[in-house]
Amino acid sequence: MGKTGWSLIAGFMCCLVLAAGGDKLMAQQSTGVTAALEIVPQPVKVVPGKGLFALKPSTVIAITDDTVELMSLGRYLSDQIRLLTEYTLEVRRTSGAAVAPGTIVLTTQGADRTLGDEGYSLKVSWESVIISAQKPAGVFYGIQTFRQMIMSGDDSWRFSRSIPAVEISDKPSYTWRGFQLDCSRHFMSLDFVKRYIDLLAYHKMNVFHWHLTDDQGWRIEIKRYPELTRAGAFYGDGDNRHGGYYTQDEAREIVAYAKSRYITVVPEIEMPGHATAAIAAYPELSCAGKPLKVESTWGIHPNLFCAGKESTFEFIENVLTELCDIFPSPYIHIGGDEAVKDQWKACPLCQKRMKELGLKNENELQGYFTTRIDTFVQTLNRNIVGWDEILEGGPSKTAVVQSWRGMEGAVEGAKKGHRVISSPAPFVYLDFPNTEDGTNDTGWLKVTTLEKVYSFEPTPAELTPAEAALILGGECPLWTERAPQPEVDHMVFPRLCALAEVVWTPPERRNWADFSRRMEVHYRRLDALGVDYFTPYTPVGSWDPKDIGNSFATLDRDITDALREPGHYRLALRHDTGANGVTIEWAAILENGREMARDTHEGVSGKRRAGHNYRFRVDTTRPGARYTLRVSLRGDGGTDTKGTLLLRHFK
Ligand code: TNX
Repeated sequence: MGKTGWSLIAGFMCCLVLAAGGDKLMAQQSTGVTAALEIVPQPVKVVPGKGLFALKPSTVIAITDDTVELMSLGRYLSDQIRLLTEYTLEVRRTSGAAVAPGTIVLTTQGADRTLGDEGYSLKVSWESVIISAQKPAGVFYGIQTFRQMIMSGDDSWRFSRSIPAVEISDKPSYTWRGFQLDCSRHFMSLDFVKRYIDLLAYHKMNVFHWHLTDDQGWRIEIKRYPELTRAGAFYGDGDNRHGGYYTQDEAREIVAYAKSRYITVVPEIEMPGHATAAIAAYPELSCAGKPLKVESTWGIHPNLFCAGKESTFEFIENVLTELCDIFPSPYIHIGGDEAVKDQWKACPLCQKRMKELGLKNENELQGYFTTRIDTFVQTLNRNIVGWDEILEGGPSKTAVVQSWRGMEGAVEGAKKGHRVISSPAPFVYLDFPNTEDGTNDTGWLKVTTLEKVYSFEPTPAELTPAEAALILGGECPLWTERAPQPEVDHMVFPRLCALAEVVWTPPERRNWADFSRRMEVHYRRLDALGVDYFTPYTPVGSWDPKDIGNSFATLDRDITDALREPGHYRLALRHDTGANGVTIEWAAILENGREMARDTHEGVSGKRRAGHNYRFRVDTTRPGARYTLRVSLRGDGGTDTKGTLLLRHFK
C-alpha cells in the first residue's frame, strides 16, 4: 500500500480514537490540529495533508549528515521537546535514504536549492517528519516552525502529541531580521539577554543589535580602560543607583549562545555623541576635559568625544580592537545619531582641526570623524553600521546605513549605493506606546499599534530594483529609558511578532486579518513561553478636584484586589479632564498601613505628561493583608483636575 493509503487509514483510526475519547478530547484535538498550522511568521507555502504524526517518547531524531553542527541541531530539538514534554528523544545518526517510521529527520542532503541559505522544507506525514535545507541555518528555521506546531493546543499549549500532516516550503524575504536592545539606559541581566535570543530565534530573527554604550552607562568591559565599567557603568545615588556591565567572558557567552541560534550579535559603541558615560570615566575624552557624572536623566545630552585631539581616536581605536576580538560580527555599529555640536563649536582644538582640513561646519567634522573610524574598522576586516546621520559626512560605500528618522535615510542611502537597514521610528520603535492609554510620557513617543508595525514595508517603493537589493532588511529597536527589565516584554511583544513577519514573509503572503487570526493561537504559545506581552493597565482609583490642593497632600486608595502577587508594579497617573493637571511628589504602597515600597521623583500629569509613572518592587504579599496606594499630589496651575490611577503587575 502507498503512503496515501496508510495516511487515510491513520486518519480514520484517529477519528475513531477521538470519537471514543469523548467530546472534550475531540475539541482539544481539533484545536491543536488546526492551530498547529497557524505559524508566525507565515511560511511562504503551506499545503496541508492528511493524517497525523504522533510524537511519542520513542520518537527518534535522525541526522543524516555526519557533521557536528547537524548533530547539535538534533540535540537542540531534543532539548526543546524535553522542555515542553519531558520526553527525552534519542538523537541518532542514520545512513541510507530509507526513513524509519516514527522519526524526525534533519538533513542537508537533497534539499531544494531554490530555498537558499536560510530556507527549509518541512514535511510531516503520519509516519515521519523531514526537515531538509541546504544549510544548517535552514534546518534551524524548520525546527522553529516545528516547535510552533507542537505548541498548539493540548497541555496548556506547551505540547500537542499529534502533529497534522503538511508540506511547508519556506525562506526569508530579507537577510537582516533585527532587534535592538538598549542595555545602557537600563541594564539587563545576562540570562535575560539569552532569553531574548531564544525569543528572537523562535520568530526566525537573525540579528541581535546590542546597544552597549550611551550617556547613561558603558556596559562592556574593555581591559585597557577599566574606568569605563568601574565609573561609567552606574548612575544615580543611594536607592536610585542603577547599572551593571558585561565582562568580556560574559559577552563571549552571549555571542556563542546567539551563534548556536543562528543569530549575529552586532555590538554598538556610540560616537561622537551619546558619550557621557565614557567621558565620566575618562574626562579627557571630551573637549573641555572636565569631570562629570554618568547621566541619570533621559533626552539628548551635549557631551561629545573631542574630534580635535588625536588621543580620542587612539582611545576609540583601542576600544574597537578589543570589541572586534569579542564580537566576530562582520558589522560594528558606531552610532552617530543626535550629536549636538555645541561643544565642538566652542573647542579650539576642534576648530583648529576644521580649519586645517578645510571643513565648512561641524557636520563635516562629524563626517571626518566617521570616515576615520570607518577606515580603521575596515582594517579590522569589518564594516561599520551607523544611524542615518552618518550620511551627512559621506562615509565609504561599505558603510551600512540604519534609517531611523523615517525612510528618507533608506532612500538616500540606497541611492548612494549603501546597504541599508530600515528602522523608521514611526513604524518600528518599540519604546513608543502600544495604545493611547495615558501611561506613557507625551512628546516624541507616538502610539505605534501592532497593526501599524504590521503595515511596515522595509523597501521604499521609489527604489529601482538594483537599489532595492541594497535593503538588507528591517530592525525594531527597544530603547529602554522607560523600560527597566521587567517591563521589556510588555513593550516588545506582540509587536516583535509583526516585525518578524514583515521581514520574513513575502508581501503577497502578508495579510493583517490573517495575521490577527494566527496571533490568537500565537498568544497562547507566548503564554506557554512565559512572555509578558502587552495588556492594558488596571484602573485602581481616581482623583477629582476635592482631592487636590495647592500644596502637596496625600491621597489613599485601596488596591488590595489588584495587588495579589509579588513582582514589579508600575503605576501611571492619567489626567482625564480639567484645564490644569497635577504635580506628583512621590507614590508608595502600604501593607496593613505600613509602607513597603516608595518611588520618589517629580512627575506631572496634565496636558503634558512626564515622569508620571511610579515603580515598586513588591517582594512578598500576604493573603488577607490590606494594600493601599498612597500618592502625594498637588494641583499644577489650578485644582480642577480629574484623573485615573492605573496599575500593572509585571512578572
Ligand atoms: C532617539 S534612535 C535615539 C535614542 C533614544 C530614542 C527614544 C536613535 C538613533 N537615537 O537615543 O533612546 O530616540 O525613542
